[in-house]
Amino acid sequence: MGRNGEALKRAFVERARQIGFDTIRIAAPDSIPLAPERLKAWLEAGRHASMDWMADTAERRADPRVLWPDVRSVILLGVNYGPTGDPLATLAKKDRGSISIYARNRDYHDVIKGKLKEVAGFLASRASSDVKVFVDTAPVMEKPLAEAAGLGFQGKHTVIVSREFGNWLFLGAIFTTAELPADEPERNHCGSCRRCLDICPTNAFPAPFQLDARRCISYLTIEHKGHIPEELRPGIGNRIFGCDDCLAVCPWNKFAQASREAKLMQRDDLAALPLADLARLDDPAFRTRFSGTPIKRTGRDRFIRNVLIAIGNSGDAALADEAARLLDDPSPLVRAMAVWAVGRLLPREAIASLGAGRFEREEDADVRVEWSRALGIQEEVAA
Ligand code: B12
Ligand code: SF4
Ligand code: SF4
Repeated sequence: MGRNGEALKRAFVERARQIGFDTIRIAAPDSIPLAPERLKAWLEAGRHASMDWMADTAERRADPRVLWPDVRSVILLGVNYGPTGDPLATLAKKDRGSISIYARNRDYHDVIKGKLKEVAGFLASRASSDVKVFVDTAPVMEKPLAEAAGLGFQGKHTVIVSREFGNWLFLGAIFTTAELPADEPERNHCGSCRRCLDICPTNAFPAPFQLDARRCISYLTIEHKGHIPEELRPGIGNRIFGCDDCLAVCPWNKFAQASREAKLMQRDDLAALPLADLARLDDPAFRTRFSGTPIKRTGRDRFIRNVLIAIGNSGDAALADEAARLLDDPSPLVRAMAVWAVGRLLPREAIASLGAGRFEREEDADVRVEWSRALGIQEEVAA
């Protein structure tokens, strides 16, 4: 490798910084020997929930050399998306929806992919080597690789914590056939702290360093396509898209800095949207409202499902009308959560009057179960 590798690395790092990457480190392709076994155990325990693509790609995901046998160096790049204010401030506003920091502007996949392509092009031409770029979309274990490259350490919440930026970093990876000198790995600096584990509203950590996606609000509100299990709904509070609780409490965020990327800075108009307005979005209005942001990926029905859970958790009877308006929505996902929300906000007689006729007419089994619970009809649940 020698001097050529060092010089190439320096030039690459400089270019990557100019393009907008905040931290750039390099790992050898064989640097995550524990990952295959840990990924396998995670999948076998079912912790990937309905994300079948995690299981389907396990072999390639666990080892960069299986994904691309020619790879000689793995470059990990981080973009800081540090917030400017308290990321949990909106949780106290019960009539508002809380959207996680990462989703309060442009979809980071779009932003980072462009930057990765640009800097990978630079490398390919300088080193006359092949390159492949990855951001979240390919089977790559970005976090263990980032730790091996020394970009940060995987905290007990499983996310990468950087000593420069805290845990507000998006990760991207470039695989290359160029031989570049690898950096030193980072070691864990959690010590006896367990703030992230203790704050989780839905107890999604069965043990430190292990996350059960089936209980994680980020999974439930973004990835999960079906109904959200009843016992987890109260813990979701007003988080309508993603969750930042475990990230926000990490003491290493004292080193965090506000993002320098305009496309990733939080848009104030997305921070705390009135639930009453959101509940009225039809499909075209939803698409227009969230165009270009990660939020549009859930589609209108799943998003309104989340909004209705927040309405049900608001304790605000004034919002019951918004939920009642959705009792006849064409989507069973929406109807079911409309029933749950009115069931949480209104007295028994009001629920009975809303259910009259609707319960009898309802053909969807899951929505009928929600009506049965709301109306207190035990035998129907069992049937
Ligand atoms: C699937 C996924 C999810 C799932 C599952 C999360 C998870 N922890 O696996 C869900 C939907 C829940 C999710 C949520 C979020 N995600 Co996500 N997600 C991914 C994705 C696509 C794959 C992650 C993965 O491989 N999981 C499989 C498990 C097995 O891997 P692991 O988490 O690394 O697990 C390790 C530990 O468990 C460890 N381990 C196990 N036992 C032990 C024991 C000891 C002692 C030790 C030390 C370690 C250890 O070994 C495992 C392998 O190394 C990555 C992108 C990518 N391609 O990597 C983004 C990614 C991890 N997500 C990201 C983000 C930003 C989020 C959210 C913050 C979004 C939000 N605000 O809502 C939350 C954070 C929730 C959390 N606490 O993790 C970023 C994280 C950036 C960073 N700084 O690390 C990534 C890297 C995307 C990106 N390109 O930037 N995500
Ligand atoms: S993102 Fe939220 S729900 Fe998921 S593990 Fe972290 S605190 Fe728990
Ligand atoms: S909150 Fe504490 S335990 Fe969790 S990642 Fe940060 S330092 Fe580690």
